Amino acid sequence: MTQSGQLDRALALEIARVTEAAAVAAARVRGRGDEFEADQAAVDAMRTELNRLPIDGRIVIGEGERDDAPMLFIGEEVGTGKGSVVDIALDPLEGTTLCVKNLPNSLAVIAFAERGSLLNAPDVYMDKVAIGPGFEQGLVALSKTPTQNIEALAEAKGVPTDRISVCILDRPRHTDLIAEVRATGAAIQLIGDGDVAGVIHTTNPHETGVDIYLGIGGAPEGVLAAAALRCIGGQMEGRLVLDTPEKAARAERMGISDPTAIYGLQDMASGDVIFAATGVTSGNMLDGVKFSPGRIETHTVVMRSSSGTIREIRARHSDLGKFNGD
Ligand code: VTB
Repeated sequence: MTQSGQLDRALALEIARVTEAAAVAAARVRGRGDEFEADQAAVDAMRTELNRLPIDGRIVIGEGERDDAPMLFIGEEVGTGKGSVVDIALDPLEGTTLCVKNLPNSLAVIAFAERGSLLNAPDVYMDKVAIGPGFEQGLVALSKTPTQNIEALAEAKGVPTDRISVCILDRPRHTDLIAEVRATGAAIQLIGDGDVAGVIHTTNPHETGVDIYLGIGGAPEGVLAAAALRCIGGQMEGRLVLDTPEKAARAERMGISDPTAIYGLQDMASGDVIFAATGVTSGNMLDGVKFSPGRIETHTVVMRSSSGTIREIRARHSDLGKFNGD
């Protein structure tokens, strides 16, 4: 950490290499139907790049617990060991199924935060509500019904509810939610996977067509999305779904004392945060990796909470360079 207590500013550029490498590796096997291969490629590449960075990094949200994840497991230390002391949330391939089916919005994502400032979320579900910036704090909340949230947002935007578009994961568990949302007249963008992107999309409804995210997705993905919203602005609440004694016990072991707690952005990611995402497949926010003879193109967004800077980095990599093993 620097003297001001913030993460080293240079990391906001260095971090892009990490998601670029993971995205390129996953994109090489994009559309091939093999989820294991795609995940493995992204994990290997992300880990190699992370270990080149001048950080003393510890993974807080990763590929899983040490026993189920040989690499990038929770608690693994990464980086050169010298430099900013950071906690890391990562998903080398968010939307693996999207990637192997070559569908939009699969991403390589990572967030760095000051040590101790990320929610140590177990790999369980999280109920989520999120909207973009520019609204009164508390406009939407998990304590409100989906209908109330949609009506509140419509009123704040000065539009009828049928002008609101809601992003929801297409899962049987959302049958009632989907019916309730349809009854308000709102439109639904039903996504197959990828709710990190789904939440981030609420911050730019004009480009993405998403005004609000509702429903249950992964808790690790919730923390990653919260890290992004800390940088861009917006509101989000999350509540872990601890519906079995085993999950409640696992959460407790990870330091979650109140199983019913509702987490706001600051509870999921506080302090200085740097977030990066590179498109694997093209989506409404980022282009996917493009391969052409001798050249690879990537599209990355990097955000930093302390300055609020959002950089889009379009990089042209030589196909002969590090992505071929250099
Ligand atoms: C979501 C989605 C992910 O997991 O978090 C989802 O964003 C939740 O789990 O891309 P289920 O698939 O069990 O609903 C993913 O689909 C995969 O990590």
